[in-house]
Amino acid sequence: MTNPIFKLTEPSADDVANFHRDGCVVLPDVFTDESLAGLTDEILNQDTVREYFKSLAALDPQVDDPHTYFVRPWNDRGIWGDGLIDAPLVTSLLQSTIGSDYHFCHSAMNIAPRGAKGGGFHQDHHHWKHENPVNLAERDKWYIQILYYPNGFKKGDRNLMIIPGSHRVSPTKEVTPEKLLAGEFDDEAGRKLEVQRLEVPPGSMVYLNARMFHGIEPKPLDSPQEYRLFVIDIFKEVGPPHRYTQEIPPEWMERAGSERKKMFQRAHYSPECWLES
Ligand SMILES: O=C(O)CCC(=O)C(=O)O
Ligand SMILES: [Fe+2]
Repeated sequence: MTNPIFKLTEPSADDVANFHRDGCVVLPDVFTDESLAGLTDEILNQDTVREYFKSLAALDPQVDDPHTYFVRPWNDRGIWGDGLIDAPLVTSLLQSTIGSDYHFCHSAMNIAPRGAKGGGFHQDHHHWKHENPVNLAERDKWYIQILYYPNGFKKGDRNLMIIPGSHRVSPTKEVTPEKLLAGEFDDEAGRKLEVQRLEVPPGSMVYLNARMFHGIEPKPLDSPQEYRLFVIDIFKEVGPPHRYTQEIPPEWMERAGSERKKMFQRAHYSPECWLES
C-alpha cells in the first residue's frame, strides 16, 4: 500500500455533470506531491525509458525526426503506476458516470520530445472502426479513457484539444472533424461544436468519454518543456474485447483482490475474437 495517489477520493456533482455535458472532465493538479514524484520517478527509471533517452540524446533534433516513446500496454508499472488502476478517485469516477459493470481494457505510456508531431481529431472507441456484427452491437457501450499528465502541458505545446459535445453525435462514417467543425452536427449535439485547446498543470487528469473527438498539437522544437509525459488507462463496459484489450499478466491476477479480479477477468483481444463461431 502507498499513501493516497490523488488529493480527491471522488468527483464533485459538477464534475459528473460536466462529463456528461461535454464528454470529458479535467481534474487539474489532482496528484499529491508524493505520488507525482513517485510516478514520474518510476516512469523515468524504466530500463526501456532510459534507453530511449540515450538514443534521443544522440539525435540532432533540427535534422533528425524526433521520435516519441510509445508502449502499449504499459505493464512495467511500479507501485504508484499500479495503484492508479483502482485508486478511490478512479473507481468513484467510473461508478458515478458509467456504473459498476466495467473492465480494465488496456494502458499506454508515451513520451513526446521537442519536435514531436501532433495527431488529428479522432475518436477511440474500437468497435466503431470495425464492421463485424459484434462491433455493431457494441458501438454504444461506454469506453472511458483516463489520461494522466505528470508534467502537464501548455497551449501550443503538445496540448490536448477537444470538441466538447461531440460525444453526443452518433458515430457514423459521415461524421468527420471537418464537418463537425463546419456546424453540420450542431443540432444533433444541441450546441455549437468548436475546438477547445486545453492547458493543464503538472499532475493533472482528464477523464474522457472516448466517443468525444480529441487530438493533440505538435511539440515545438523550442518548447521550454524538454518532453511531455503521458500515461493512459482505459476502461470498457462489460462485453467483448476492444481492439487493444490487453492480456492481464498472470502476476497481476495473482496479486489482485476480488474487486480488481472483476475488472481483469475478461477476454483479451485476438485476431479471431470478433469472428462469428
Ligand atoms: O497524448 C495525448 O495527450 C492524447 C493521446 C490520445 O489521443 C489517446 O491516447 O487516445
Ligand atoms: Fe485518442
